[in-house]
Amino acid sequence: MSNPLYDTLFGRHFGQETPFLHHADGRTTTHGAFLRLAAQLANLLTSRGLEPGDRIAVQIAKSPEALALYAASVQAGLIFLPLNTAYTATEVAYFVQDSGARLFVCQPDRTAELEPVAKGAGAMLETLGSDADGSLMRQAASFPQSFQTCPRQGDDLAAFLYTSGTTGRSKGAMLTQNNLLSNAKTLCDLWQFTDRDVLLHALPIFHTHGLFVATNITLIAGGSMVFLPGFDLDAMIANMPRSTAMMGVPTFYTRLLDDPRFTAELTGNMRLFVSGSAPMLTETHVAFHKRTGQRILERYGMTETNMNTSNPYQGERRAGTVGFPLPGVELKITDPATGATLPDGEIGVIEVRGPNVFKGYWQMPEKTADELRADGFFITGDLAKIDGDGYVHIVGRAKDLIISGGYNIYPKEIELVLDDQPGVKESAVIGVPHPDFGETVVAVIVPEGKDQPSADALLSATNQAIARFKQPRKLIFTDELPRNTMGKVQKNLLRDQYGDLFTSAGKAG
Ligand code: MCA
Ligand code: AMP
Repeated sequence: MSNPLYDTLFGRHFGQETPFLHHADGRTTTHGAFLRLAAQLANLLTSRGLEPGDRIAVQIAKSPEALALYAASVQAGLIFLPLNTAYTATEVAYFVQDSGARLFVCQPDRTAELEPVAKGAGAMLETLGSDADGSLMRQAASFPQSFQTCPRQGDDLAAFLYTSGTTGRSKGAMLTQNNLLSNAKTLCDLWQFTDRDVLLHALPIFHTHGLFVATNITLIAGGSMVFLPGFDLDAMIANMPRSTAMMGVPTFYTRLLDDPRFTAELTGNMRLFVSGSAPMLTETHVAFHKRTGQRILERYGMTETNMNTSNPYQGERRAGTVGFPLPGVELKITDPATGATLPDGEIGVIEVRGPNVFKGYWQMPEKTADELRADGFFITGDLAKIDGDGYVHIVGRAKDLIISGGYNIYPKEIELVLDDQPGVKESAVIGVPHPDFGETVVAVIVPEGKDQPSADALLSATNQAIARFKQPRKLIFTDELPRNTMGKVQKNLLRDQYGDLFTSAGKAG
């Protein structure tokens, strides 16, 4: 009996003392050592009564041990549910409860705050810290270093990733072993990864980009990763000469380009730079090429679908485009009103179908039916056109979504918090251009009476409820919101009005 995801990513490296994770301090963890730890963790998890199909929710700092917990979950047939470390206890409570997680793993320093969350959801609680500290590692040491891998099939669920929606209620995207495996194999081939690759890994490992794209591809290729805890400019520059590839959000690239130490010479050993998760400006692509002589490869994906398109590895990487549909992925542009396929050159919604497309939203059949057609096409909500050469150009979004530094922010979630505050009649949250994060959050607020509510009180309310990265960077008070004849708030007008708040033309700096 097999477990395709474990066998392909991890199992075949068992016992191999080849380098897998290079740490910032110069130490290296081999595949063998990593998998022995994963096996200890898998033994520990099953000893706590976890069974195949159970959910394990984790909100832990990026570390080799955190990655080993992912491997352990795959080996034990569990459904891995990673959560952004920036989420507040209120946000986490929803995910743990909604997923029905049997175990929740948090950072040791947040135990007091998160214990009631686990208790409220009826989940067990364990801890794992960034220095290999916490209850999991303490117990794992006494367990065997090998584990009888739980049999799984390609169609079995491997992970839940929560993604917010326009209603403000997060949905758990159910990803199967095959979803992850098929996409990682395709990308590994397309981007020509081999066991000689050293991936400079600075992305978080609670999202598709850092966990499934970067890590799974490296594992399939048998390569290694410089595994940084997060994006740190000095560490990126120090480790670039020993790396061959990097994956990042556009903010990574603009930050690197802002540093004079980032030169063609520094990137001499690098063969591939990949960008995604948010639109990259053409000027970034051009400036990067001018500085390094290399062209960033931009690709496009979603939590629900993994990666859908990519610029070519060999061939023209066209700035402002996300390239071609991946092998095995069907892509069409449709009329948002009728669903009819549009001819090339016309703007419509991207729909995709393929082995990469998720199984649906956890316990939300209606939401699933709204976005995943019976014929298997997933309606992405991204607006695009296909040019005469077949390149896909993303030109906007049909969904009300802000992407800040590669993190998705759904305005509705913030509006619900603001509208609930005393003195607020209504609010509209918009994304405006930002030099570092691409877009940032601005809240336009209509007071209830004559007196403006205190900005501090509103910011403190959002601070209680939602992660820092989602909080408005500016509050604007106004008498009324612009509306169309149907009564719908015209956010495009607000974006036009406040669009230069954070750019050099604007006043807020
Ligand atoms: C941190 N802050 C942010 C963000 N990150 N605010 C808005 N947007 C953000 N993305 C806040 C911090 O809380 C802090 O708040 C302040 O900004 C400055 O923090 P800083 O030190 O500059 O941040 P950082 O630690 O350097 O992080 C910036 C980052 C990070 C490196 C761009 O956000 C990041 O790693 N982003 C990658 C996200 C990602 O992996 N996305 C993939 C999603 P204060 O100081 O005010 O308290 S997967 C996906 O989208 C699909 C599938 C796909 O296609 O890949
Ligand atoms: P998420 O739901 O976090 O997986 O974010 C997916 C969304 O990120 C997509 O629906 C797009 O709107 C956006 N996205 C990802 N890659 C790109 C890209 N290369 N260019 C523009 N938007 C992108």
